[in-house]
Amino acid sequence: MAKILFVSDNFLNEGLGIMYLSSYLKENGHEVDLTLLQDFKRFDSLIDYVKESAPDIVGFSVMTPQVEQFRPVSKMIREQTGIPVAWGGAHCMFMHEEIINYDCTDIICIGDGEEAVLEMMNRIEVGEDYSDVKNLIVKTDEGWVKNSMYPPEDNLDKYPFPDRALYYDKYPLMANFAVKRFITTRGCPYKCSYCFEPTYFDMYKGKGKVFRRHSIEYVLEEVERVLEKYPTRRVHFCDDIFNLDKHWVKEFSGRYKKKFDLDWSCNIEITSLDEDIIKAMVDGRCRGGTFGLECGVEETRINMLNKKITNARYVEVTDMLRKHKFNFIMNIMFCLPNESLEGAIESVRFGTSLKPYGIRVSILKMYKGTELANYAIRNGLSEGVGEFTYKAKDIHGDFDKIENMNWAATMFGRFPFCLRFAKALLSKRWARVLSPLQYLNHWEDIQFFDIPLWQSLQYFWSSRDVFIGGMAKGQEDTYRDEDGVVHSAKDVFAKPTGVIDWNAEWKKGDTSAKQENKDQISIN
Ligand code: B12
Ligand code: SF4
Repeated sequence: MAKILFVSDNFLNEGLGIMYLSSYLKENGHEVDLTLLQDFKRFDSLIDYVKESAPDIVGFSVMTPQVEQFRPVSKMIREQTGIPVAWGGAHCMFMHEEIINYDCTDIICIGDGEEAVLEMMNRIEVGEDYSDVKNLIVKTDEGWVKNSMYPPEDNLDKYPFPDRALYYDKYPLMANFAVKRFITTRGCPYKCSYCFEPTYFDMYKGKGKVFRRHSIEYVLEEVERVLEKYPTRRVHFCDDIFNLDKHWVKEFSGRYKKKFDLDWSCNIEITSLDEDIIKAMVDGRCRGGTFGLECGVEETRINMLNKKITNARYVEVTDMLRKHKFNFIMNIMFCLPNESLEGAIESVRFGTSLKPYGIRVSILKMYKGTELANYAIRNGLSEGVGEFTYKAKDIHGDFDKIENMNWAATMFGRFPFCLRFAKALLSKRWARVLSPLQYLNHWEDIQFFDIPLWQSLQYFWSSRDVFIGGMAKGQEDTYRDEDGVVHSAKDVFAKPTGVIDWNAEWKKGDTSAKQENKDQISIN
């Protein structure tokens, strides 16, 4: 038996990836532990915890915004305990070469993790070298070794149900939370230029089927087991796109309804929806879904964001959704390269005309390695490069006004007549004082997901640092512009408040925080 300790940040980022790995490892005789940084105020106590847990590996599941927190923590753990640190998750697939340069990990997992982590733990158990395990990039005495990939596992049902007890036994607030998340697929066949999914797809190119799905039986049984064990008011499928594969979704909806007396929701996609499938989903107790509009200007959406959906199609499908009382929340991104204030207002105007239940706003982050970042560089639409992102060039000088959409888009969504004054409102210096209106989003979410008010307050209070800092906390990135001048990104991204600055804590004790020279990678 070998042991892995997963370290994550807070319970809002409950990771199905970690849960899948945990159940697979436990099924194969290994031990798994989990702790969250929110439980610790100081490094020392975290280190004490790690030493007491005494794992063979400490694992982090990483999205790009979490790097700022996880990097110093990983490095500290490695230095103070000598236990090897492994990173997996979306950030690793995009930016594994950069991770090597952080000098805070020994193992980086790309692609799906189940087979790789199990093989690594099996080898650790018998004291064998694991530097040639597929899907892993491993630090050795001779440098880093990048191994080839396992073909994507076609039979996802082979994996046991995600190990929710890993989180829920330790954090009752999560166990009792009204919404339980499930994921039925891996991969997405679309190629939106700002998204991580095309990278995941390319990584597996030629190695097998990338878009895969659990069987209906598996999903229904997983839901059943969760409902038996944990109080639940809403089942939410967080697949990138739940409605791909019409036959699966239709059959699933019918069978779900027969089995459970509970509503569900999911993430949807517009191109593959038709009246037949919407009706089947609603009949099957689907109460709503979220989808990306991303930009209301058709040409930008289709040509720059590579989201090949026309305005006419959005109108047609949202008419059907409303007809069948399918509530939908729509995501829109702002501060796109070359976006003007008029363009941003058009996004909200068009979005609002579709009469959504709510609008979710984000300020675009052009992650390195995405096609959008490459497009912006090629077309002179990027004016600075940060560690993780490229900064879109503010060609029209409107970004400071457009950022007000953070609060204003929700208001326009609720009161579309205000759109008449949008330009004047967004341009006012005092407009920022209205920013707390963005918390209306949380209110809409509470209603959309049918979360009891007392529970929302309890949840909010327990994670106030994250909410108040914004979900984008930790996404601070400094930018070098074309003249090499370094700027803070404070004005682009939400500023964290009231959270422990792990990076600063780290630097206090260890000035070697600066990047070191990149190691050589050899390919296996
Ligand atoms: C559910 C979800 C969430 C949930 C839960 C997040 C979580 N920790 O899982 C919530 C709602 C909290 C969330 C939040 C955000 N998310 Co999100 N989310 C997803 C989503 C849709 C599914 C994740 C999932 O469960 N996948 C299924 C599991 C099985 O796969 P997995 O997590 O990749 O894990 C496997 C491997 O990666 C590996 N692995 C994972 N961890 C580890 C660890 C070790 C040690 C090893 C060895 C292997 C390993 O093994 C696992 C099993 O095969 C993904 C899209 C996607 N399809 O993955 C986006 C995604 C991960 N999210 C993304 C983003 C951008 C965000 C937000 C920043 C959005 C926002 N603007 O607020 C925030 C992050 C906030 C923050 N500050 O931390 C991006 C990440 C891109 C990036 N560069 O990192 C993704 C990829 C979406 C996208 N298409 O671009 N998200
Ligand atoms: S449809 Fe969604 S998940 Fe798929 S590539 Fe586009 S943004 Fe990414």
